[in-house]
Amino acid sequence: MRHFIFSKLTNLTMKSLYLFLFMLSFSILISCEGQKEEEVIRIPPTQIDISSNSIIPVPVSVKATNSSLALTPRTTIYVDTTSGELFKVAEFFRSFLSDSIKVEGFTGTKTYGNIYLNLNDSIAGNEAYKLDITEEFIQLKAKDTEGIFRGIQTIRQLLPVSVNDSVQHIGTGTITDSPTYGYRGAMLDVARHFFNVDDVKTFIDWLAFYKMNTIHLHLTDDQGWRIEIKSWPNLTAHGGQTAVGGGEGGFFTQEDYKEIVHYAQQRYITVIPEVDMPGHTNAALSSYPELNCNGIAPKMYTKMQVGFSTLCTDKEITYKFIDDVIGEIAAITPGPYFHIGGDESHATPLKDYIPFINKAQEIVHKHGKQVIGWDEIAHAGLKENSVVQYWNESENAVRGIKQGAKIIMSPASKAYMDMKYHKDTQLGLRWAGYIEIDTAYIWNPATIEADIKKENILGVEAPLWSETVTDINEIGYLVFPRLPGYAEIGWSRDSLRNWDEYKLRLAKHANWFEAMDINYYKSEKVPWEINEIDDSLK
Ligand code: TNX
Repeated sequence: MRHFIFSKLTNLTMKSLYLFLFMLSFSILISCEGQKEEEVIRIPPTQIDISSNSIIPVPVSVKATNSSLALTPRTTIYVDTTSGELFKVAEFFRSFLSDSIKVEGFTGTKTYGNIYLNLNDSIAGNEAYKLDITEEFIQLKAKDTEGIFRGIQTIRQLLPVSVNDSVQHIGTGTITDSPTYGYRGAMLDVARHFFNVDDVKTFIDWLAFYKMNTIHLHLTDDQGWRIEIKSWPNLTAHGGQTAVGGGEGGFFTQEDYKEIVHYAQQRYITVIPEVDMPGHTNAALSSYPELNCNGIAPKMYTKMQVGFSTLCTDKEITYKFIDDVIGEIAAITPGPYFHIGGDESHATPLKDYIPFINKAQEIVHKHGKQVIGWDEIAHAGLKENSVVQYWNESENAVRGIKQGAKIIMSPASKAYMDMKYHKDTQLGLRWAGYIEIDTAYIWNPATIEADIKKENILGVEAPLWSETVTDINEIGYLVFPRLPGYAEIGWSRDSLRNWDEYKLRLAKHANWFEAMDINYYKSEKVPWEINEIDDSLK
């Protein structure tokens, strides 16, 4: 038997019972004419305390009112009728809920059991949202659809992991939330090993769930060129055909890339393409001999050394080449950034490196994009708006700050997801140290380096280099459970972050990892067993 009862009925006096019956017959009357109006079935609330939730990243403010609302197959998601984009976001949300939940335009008054998504200027700030859950309905407000999208991730995390056709209770209260940093992302290296469109989509889904908003694709390196360039077809025909260890490689056609961009856009995630230069270019040099100073194409490279290759910075064809490459990719990249790499160019003397980076910046600007480069680019004269990605040398970041650049924080010893967790981790490298879950979490971008201040920082990015990973399961193992921590570092207020409390929330997310089929690392630092205790109480 279903546990639906007419809870209101139990409290009614005789007088209001008559009123109720009258209203019921009235609603049956109107239902004869038009759309069937279903009687309101109220499900009695239970006590749920949303302040003891396990939301990651931790929101700015959570005020619990210790009751609940039940979502049922009868729930409707209502959106402001004026925004087509909001309809799409609501559809996205619906795809995680019961199939029978509908999305409709909102015109009338708010009614029991429904969800209201509402664009409202009173919520200031990009990506900010306010979520009110009462015993009557859920209302999510934001200035724009991006804020609604972020708030939806919070609602998802407040609901049980598997939402099916049965009744789902959600705790009542108010959550107000907004990000600390406007740039929160992860990098996926598709060059050392290639990962296909579906793998990248999976990666994007992970980022979206944790309110990250950028994915940086490292598209080219010594071992492989992974993006079709129509004016230089041999880059992929030859340069895309192998990988670290000598595997078969692969590449994205421009259509594939557009599909990734579109998928990311639907999740309010910006794709940042990286074409690494002037070093990390063996695959390009092997595809086109004219890009080499000696005119001889090297063999493709399948090992893991870095720093041996360079474009010939004296040749005019080199600048024609990067102009074509940047132009073709910029044309299919709606986001504002183009990443030119610039790291570990040990085979390029500094006297050649600096003018090269200066020219590359000009070309990126010509194609309407803003430059990002690894911290070494700060040796050059930075154009206004160029962004320095700090990974290795804080002096380089400081060089950038002195030129007015903003910094993306990716300190290797904290934020590199390709580092091993401990000495026995099978996958990963260890040159920047072991990064256990607590090490990955316990740092503050605004204080980790004395000379890099909060106002200099654009945001946080956790890179995954792929020398040692070959498929999505191996990616999952290095990324989880570190990624939720990086998301929290980027989004949440530092004063609200605390490892001892975070590790409990993280442990509860094992249920999500399992539902999403993620091959996560079961670190001993995290008390996963609390989930078993919860299960036994059911
Ligand atoms: C350094 S980090 C690199 C990459 C490697 C990575 C391995 C950076 C800008 N360059 O080329 O893949 O180490 O951890």
